[in-house]
Amino acid sequence: MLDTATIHAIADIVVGAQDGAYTIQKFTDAYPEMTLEDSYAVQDELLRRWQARGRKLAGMKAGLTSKAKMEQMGVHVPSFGILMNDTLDPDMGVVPMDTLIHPRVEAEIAFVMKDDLSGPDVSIETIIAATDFVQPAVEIIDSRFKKFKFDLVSVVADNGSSARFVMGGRARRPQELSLDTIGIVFEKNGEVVATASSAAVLGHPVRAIQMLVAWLHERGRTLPAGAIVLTGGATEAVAVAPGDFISARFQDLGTVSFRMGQKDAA
Ligand code: 0L1
Ligand code: MG
Repeated sequence: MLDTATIHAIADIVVGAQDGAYTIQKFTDAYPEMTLEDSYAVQDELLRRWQARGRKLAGMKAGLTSKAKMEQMGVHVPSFGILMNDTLDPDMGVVPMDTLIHPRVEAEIAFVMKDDLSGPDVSIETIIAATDFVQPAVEIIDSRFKKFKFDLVSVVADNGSSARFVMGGRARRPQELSLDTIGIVFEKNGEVVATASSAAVLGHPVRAIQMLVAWLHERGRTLPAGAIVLTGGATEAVAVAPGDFISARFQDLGTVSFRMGQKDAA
């Protein structure tokens, strides 16, 4: 385990790169002994700093939950990260580009919880009963590492490439849907760039929440009522440029869409 001063120094680097929109070396180059637990300690420090600035926690993201994403990024286990409420952009709006370096987008199913969840092995049924509604979402990820080249330890310290997210379409009760067979059509500038089924996310997107709650439990934590959870991209992430128009159509859940802003005008 790295010492506290080193965790804080890494958090300084992440905050600098995220605020300044510049790329950095992966952390394992400087700290080959760094572990995944160190990276989550960096996330804890990031959250402490963001909350000290008055920012509010919106929920959590699960990442790397589909085979397509794991293969694209060369890793084998999911990651978890923090979602802040000022990174949520409106449906049919403009996503500001000013703090983004080389963004990519991925279509995901978002859950909004109505009850706390905790425990080592909560059932799918318990998670569905604890869910207020599900909604289509697109996550805009943006690695602070050059060319999105990293290892799991480094990307977790960069809060799982979290940048911004958009939720839209129709909010629906999970009991009304077959959550494991939702078709998704993902478009950029009117062209289909990917298609997927929600089953691509661990066979059932609720499994991402199951893994998240188990991981929180190991750390003595709970997934709180009101939390938004992004369950992970069902497809590979797609690179976007200023001005691109993104639209993701979800079977039974409607469409979420937005335009990427310009670099010099948020
Ligand atoms: O949300 C995600 O799946 C991102 C996980 C981190 C890896 C990446 O940048 O794709
Ligand atoms: Mg994602």
